[in-house]
Amino acid sequence: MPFRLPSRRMVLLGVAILLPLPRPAAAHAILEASEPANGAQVPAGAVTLRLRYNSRIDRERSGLTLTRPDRTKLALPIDPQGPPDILTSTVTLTPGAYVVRWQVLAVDGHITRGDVAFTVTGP
Ligand SMILES: [Cu+2]
Repeated sequence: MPFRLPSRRMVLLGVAILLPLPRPAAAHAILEASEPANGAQVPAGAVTLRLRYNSRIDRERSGLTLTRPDRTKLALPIDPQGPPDILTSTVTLTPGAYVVRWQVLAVDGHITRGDVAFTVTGP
């Protein structure tokens, strides 16, 4: 029976191809909305940053870094309370151009990062 074994192999190969790929438990964290929005202008003073993601975030392993108009960087404290898919931090800002770099760990164990740039305007 010289052809039996190869034909069985072909059947098994076909079954393997038809099996669905395992789906990840959750997606990476994608930024869905932010305040300020990217490119927005906000008045000087106390500014509350609010970043909303498509999945839950591990706050303790996530970070927000603010680049000030003079290019110096400041690690922003993330508020410990709030919805699990939202990061907030409040910081007092003077006029100028700022960038918040976010790096977050999602519940699926993957890290994502990105930037939100905004301008603080004078009184
Ligand atoms: Cu992921």
